[in-house]
Amino acid sequence: MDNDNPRLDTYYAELRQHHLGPLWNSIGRLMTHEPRPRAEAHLWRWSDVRRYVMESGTLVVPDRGGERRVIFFANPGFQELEPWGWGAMTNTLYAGVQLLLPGEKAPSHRHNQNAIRFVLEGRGAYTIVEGERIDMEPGDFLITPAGLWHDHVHAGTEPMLWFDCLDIPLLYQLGVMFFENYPDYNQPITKPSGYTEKRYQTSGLRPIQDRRTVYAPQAVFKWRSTQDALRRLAELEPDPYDGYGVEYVNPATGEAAGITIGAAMQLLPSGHHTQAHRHVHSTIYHVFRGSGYSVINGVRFAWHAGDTFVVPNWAWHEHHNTGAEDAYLFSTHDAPVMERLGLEREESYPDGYQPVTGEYPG
Ligand code: 1HN
Repeated sequence: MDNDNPRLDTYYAELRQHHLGPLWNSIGRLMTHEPRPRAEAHLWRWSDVRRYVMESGTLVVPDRGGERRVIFFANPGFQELEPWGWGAMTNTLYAGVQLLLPGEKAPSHRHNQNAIRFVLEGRGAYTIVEGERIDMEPGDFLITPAGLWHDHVHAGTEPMLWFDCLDIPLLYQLGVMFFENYPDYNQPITKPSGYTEKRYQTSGLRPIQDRRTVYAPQAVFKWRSTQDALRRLAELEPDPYDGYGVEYVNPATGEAAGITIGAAMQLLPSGHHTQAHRHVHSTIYHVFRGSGYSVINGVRFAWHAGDTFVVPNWAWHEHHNTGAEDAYLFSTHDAPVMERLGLEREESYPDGYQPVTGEYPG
């Protein structure tokens, strides 16, 4: 609708001064034909991440104020917003790797962001979530739902490393963040030992009182159960796009255990190559075990155990286990948000597999 009316130049300048804007010049940017997330497909090598995380252990200690010793992933797509990329891995999700050393304690606090954790290395540390002590072992998946007091204590002898994912960018965009410190440095343990395991030993059965208390009742999902579930699933037909995959759910409701943050573990047997698809939700992958590659929008990202990579919203993706061992891909995603808002969509790639047009890193 632009034209050569001589008044338009000064008109636009005046609009800007009054903090107003002409829609006819902006509609293409405001409403793209397809999702154009700021997040970019990217991969972080474990050798780099681990080295810097371990070095942080010689530089700083967890305390009130800093609260946690975490190195977070800064998706390059957000780089221009803030020096540290705004702590965003995708448009809705933040992720990082946390280090707790023997004898250390991270202070108790609560916030309205949801958090999930996936344990990478070490033993002997536990987290306390609303009075429940949860011991952490590699492969365990833990949740810290919004609003619950939580702190970490290391009673073991080796460094503990875990992967954190929070819905920080989502709450930041919504302008709704709250954060509060517990009056003491750590909270008391008030629940019986093994509380979660005692309540949820068999899937498909829930304690009767969960009809009333459905708020994220299961605090931890042990690696042994996850792996058993995947091995049983692997005796059946794989999903064309996800191979053999299980999602961590709230056993009382069947909804995502992490509330706004969905999480899954996929098993790809040696040689397995999933077909390509895309969906509106965004996904962060952490390679728990194995090696292979993923093709994301035509670019091949080779991965090994410990690497972390991002599949932004609406990006074509497929995974191929090229190693001799089973590959296990842990992932977190924002499908629960997309589904609740009625925004989710999915498409299969027409020919199953994408032509590879590039290699990462270029
Ligand atoms: C937090 O509370 C944890 O509890 C980890 O371990 C990462 C990032 C931002 C804000 C709070 C934790 C966090 C966090």
